[in-house]
Amino acid sequence: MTDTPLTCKILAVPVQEGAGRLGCEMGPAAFRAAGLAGAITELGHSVHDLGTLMPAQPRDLHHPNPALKALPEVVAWIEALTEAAYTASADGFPIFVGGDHSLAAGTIPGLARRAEDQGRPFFVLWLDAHPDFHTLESTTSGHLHGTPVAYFTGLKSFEGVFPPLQTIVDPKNVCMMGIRSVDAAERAALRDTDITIHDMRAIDDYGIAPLLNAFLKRVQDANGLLHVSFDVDFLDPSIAPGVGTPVQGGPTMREAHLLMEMLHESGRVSSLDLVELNPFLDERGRTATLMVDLVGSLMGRSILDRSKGPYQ
Ligand code: 4U7
Ligand code: MN
Ligand code: MN
Ligand code: MN
Repeated sequence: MTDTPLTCKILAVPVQEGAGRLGCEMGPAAFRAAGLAGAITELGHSVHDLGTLMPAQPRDLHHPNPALKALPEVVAWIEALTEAAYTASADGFPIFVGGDHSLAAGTIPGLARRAEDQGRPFFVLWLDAHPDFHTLESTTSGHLHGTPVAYFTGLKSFEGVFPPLQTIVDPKNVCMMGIRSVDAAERAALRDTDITIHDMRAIDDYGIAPLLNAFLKRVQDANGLLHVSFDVDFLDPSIAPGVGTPVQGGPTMREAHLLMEMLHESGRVSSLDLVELNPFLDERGRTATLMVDLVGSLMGRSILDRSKGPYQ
């Protein structure tokens, strides 16, 4: 491999209180068993294991929406995560292994603050079947893994409940791909944001490559840092059954590898969330194994040597 070797820092985050089904707390163990660290070192990078994060002490928290589940526990995780992400991103390439997607309500604010310290624009690529754009008022399931994007883009709903944001992520710098399950309240709220949303229809119409290239060009032109938040349910459940909220009609294995290879070639990705893997629902580890393969593509694995450019 000719690219600069990275120092990957892997932090295990066994949060599962944000999801409706138990089992995401086993995510980090499944990634380990599927060989995450080896898949990275094999490509010439190094791996530092930062161990397993513990949540802060939960505080008494109340909210008028009676549907909200595990609010004090999830907020305690977010507090610990924000600090951990800020610290871990001082150098190297942090990989946050969840855990459910409420994790991103901690990692992204911590990373955004670090980017601001460094004077770099901060971008987020959100790979998910769901936009996770509920507010504390609009969620009817009450599962807080459906809320992180609304929080880190600065919606008022979270003030006084979630930790105060030191750095808000500019919605113009967020791009979602793979979206195919949007609740009515999310659909309405998304009409009023500047988030770029490529639903499955857009992927059908144009393909992954041109849509992703357009976003990567914006990151490049701004000399930005790019965080990738990868919800396993982004993938079609026929290839990735080990998730709590599967939605039919997702990207194929080849589409996902293409996306990861393009991200690698951009040289822009500076941090990664791997979330929503539920090993309890997996089939003989195949979802974990596929996710590790995809991380390999993100870290520089390609079928043929492409260092002299493609298709010579
Ligand atoms: B995930 C949902 F109703 N929108 O709010 C909700 F469809 O992190 C799902 O993307 C949220 O997996 C899924 O409960 C959150 C539901
Ligand atoms: Mn999600
Ligand atoms: Mn999802
Ligand atoms: Mn999910």
